[in-house]
Amino acid sequence: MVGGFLGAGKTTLLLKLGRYLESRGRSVGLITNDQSSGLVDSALLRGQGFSVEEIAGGCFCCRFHSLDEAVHRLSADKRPEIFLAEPVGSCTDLLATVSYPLRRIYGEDYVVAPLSVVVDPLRAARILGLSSGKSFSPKVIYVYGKQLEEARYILVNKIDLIDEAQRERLVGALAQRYPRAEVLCLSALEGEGLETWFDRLLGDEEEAGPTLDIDYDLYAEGEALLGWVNCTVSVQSDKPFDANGLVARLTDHIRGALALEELEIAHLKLTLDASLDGGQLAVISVVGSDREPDVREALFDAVDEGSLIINLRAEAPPERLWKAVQDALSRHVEELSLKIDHHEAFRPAAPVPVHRDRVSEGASS
Ligand SMILES: Nc1nc2c(ncn2[C@@H]2O[C@H](COP(=O)(O)OP(=O)(O)OP(=O)(O)O)[C@@H](O)[C@H]2O)c(=O)[nH]1
Ligand SMILES: [Mg+2]
Repeated sequence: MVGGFLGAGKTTLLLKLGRYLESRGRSVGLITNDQSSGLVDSALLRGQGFSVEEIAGGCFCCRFHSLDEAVHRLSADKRPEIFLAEPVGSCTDLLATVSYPLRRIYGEDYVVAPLSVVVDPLRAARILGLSSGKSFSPKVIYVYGKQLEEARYILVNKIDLIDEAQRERLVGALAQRYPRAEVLCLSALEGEGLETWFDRLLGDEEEAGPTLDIDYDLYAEGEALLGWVNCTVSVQSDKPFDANGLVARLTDHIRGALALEELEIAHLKLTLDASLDGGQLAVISVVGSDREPDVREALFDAVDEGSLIINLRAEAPPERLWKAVQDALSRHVEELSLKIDHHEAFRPAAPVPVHRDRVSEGASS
């Protein structure tokens, strides 16, 4: 399991890890997870040729049995040796609710690797008070901190975005505040530091440790401050259109509207699947209202139809987020035919884990 806050780079890292493992002859199955269905992450990973199972409608801890079912479905297909799972980016207490129960129930059959938790260095620096700028409310930051508290490896990702001095300060602060973890620096994008992490992860097993000291009411309140929108739209046109440009303009409209009201985006991601052979996608992400959009993949040619997925998570009321998405879409209804096939706008429900193992007491509940 690779955890960490929204937009930290979990999917990008899992892609790199998956490719690394496959290049060494190990078969891999990926499991994505979200509070609702229609995920950019699943589209992205499938687009890279991986077998992917999506667990929608709640996090791994609350849908533990679905995790088990996903493993079996993937196994029926190609019997992967290694499962890589991405929990929801607003989720924490994963050791007690997922790793330890997996060990307890399936310890004979599986080895559970240690928990890695990824951070975006610019967001982490703001949250730890090392730099100034817009961040989240204290209750959201409570969840962020709990994610790091239980990590065995804290992965400072995207080090291509910071200089040596910033890196040292951030690593120092993380190591001091979260002594349980080893802090590793890497760049999923440029490949730096990846092999060190791969070696650590693959040569190790999650050990039983103390259960995270967490207040579930605060955790639920922190998660519920985040609004969530998942939306799938069919796009058609009489004549070929520039899908990369469409995705970029939609991103700019949504980001601009939220930035104007000083609402902080945790992660806005859009993908347009043009259903071309070879699984080509246009993909863009934004991981902060004052951060530049990142074009992750682009289509080579103009297209005349496609399936658009928009996933938006921000600290704002879900109705406000949905309005921003609708306004952005409405700007294109004259030139394109847009049909909203599915949309959900909500706040995550309070987490109610199926299991919560209290390892230090040697018991589970
Ligand atoms: N510069 C830089 N960008 C990166 C790196 N790794 C990931 N990103 C970008 O960070 C953004 C978020 O990456 P994701 O992999 O989708 O993050 P995530 O943690 O899976 O996000 P959620 O699933 O929404 O929680 C994307 O724009 C990525 O291209 C990196 O090493 N360097
Ligand atoms: Mg992801």
